[in-house]
Amino acid sequence: MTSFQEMWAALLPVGRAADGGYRRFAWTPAELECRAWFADEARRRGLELEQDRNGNLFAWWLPADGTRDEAVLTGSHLDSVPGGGAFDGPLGVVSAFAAVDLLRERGVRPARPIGIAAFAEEEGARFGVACLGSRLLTGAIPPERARGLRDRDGRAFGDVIAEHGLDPEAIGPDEDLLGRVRCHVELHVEQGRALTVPVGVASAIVPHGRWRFAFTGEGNHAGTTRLEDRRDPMPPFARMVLAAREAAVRNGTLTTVGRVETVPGGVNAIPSAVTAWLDGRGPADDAVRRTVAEVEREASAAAREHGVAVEVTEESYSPVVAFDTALRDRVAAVLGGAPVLPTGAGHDAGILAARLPTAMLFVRNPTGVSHAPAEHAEPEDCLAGVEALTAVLTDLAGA
Ligand code: HGY
Ligand code: MN
Ligand code: MN
Repeated sequence: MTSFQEMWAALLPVGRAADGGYRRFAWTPAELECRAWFADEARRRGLELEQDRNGNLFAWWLPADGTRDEAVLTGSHLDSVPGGGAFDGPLGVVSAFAAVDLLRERGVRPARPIGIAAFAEEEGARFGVACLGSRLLTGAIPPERARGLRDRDGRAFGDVIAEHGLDPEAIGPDEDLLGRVRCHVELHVEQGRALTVPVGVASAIVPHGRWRFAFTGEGNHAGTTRLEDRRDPMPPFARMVLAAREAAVRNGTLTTVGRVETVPGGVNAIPSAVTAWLDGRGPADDAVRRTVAEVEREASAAAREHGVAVEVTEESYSPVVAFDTALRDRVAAVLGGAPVLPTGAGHDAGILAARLPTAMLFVRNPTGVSHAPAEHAEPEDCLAGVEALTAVLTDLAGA
């Protein structure tokens, strides 16, 4: 059994629910178990373990002379969306450790540090902002905003990380760490079905964002409140969902409403509040902006019609990311001319791209499904991914 298969088997059951979906939310027991697994794999390899001020994990393989600068970073994330697949995130972390094993087996010694990262809260599934760890690291989110982000139980991010030994007042950009990193190459399972060969290289990440639509009306009795007396937030919410799909069709974009919360949530009570999140993505910023504006217009009109208020808040937005062309082409060349393709999924590599050259490797996903249990990559393609990452790390960091 290869080290990849051993690590994969060890991680697989962690945080997996009966439906086969994962629930590895930042700083919850399942994700803490993944963090412990990461630390153990680092220690087993004699890698220097670092947790930065924002809760991102790093395992460093230093050159013989102990230099820490000009590092080549790889890795991905260990957290998941609710009901997520096994590969989104962990494939990049396990492949990174396996690549270090292959480098060592082949007698390759790093001329510069090789780092393996596990970025915190990449999915934003607990505190609502995607890539929270890498956004904090690079200064892409104000620390005071991050401290106040709350999970579904109302727990604040600052309070939660304080329980795990981090100082909430210390979170924020880490110029020293960033200054030590020359480039970052993230390996990730493909989230789509464009790849016809085992490994591809990313060209870009399309613009994408999340908006919160908070509809507030008046709670009341389902059986004794006349229709004309109702201020029911549910119909405007329903209109918003249909408007989101219509706007996506009109603008050639993608809209998703995957999370909705109703207060109080009783079958026989008109809700007082309905909160829904819109995920919007598309080929260009203006198309995404236009789409969201159209949805907001429809939601506001429907809210007025029902005597309901609606507040729309942009929770995160990532403009288009074009990966560093020199690094992209160098990686593709090392892989013998691997296909280069864009992605509609956000990644930490996309956030780090604002601060340093980054690239991504994609491993073929025959189902094309992601953020669901059917997400898959064949074992031989996973091993091809490890070989590819090993070749890239040899090229970028090998002595
Ligand atoms: O939502 C995304 O695109 C990524 O998987 N976080
Ligand atoms: Mn994801
Ligand atoms: Mn991911």
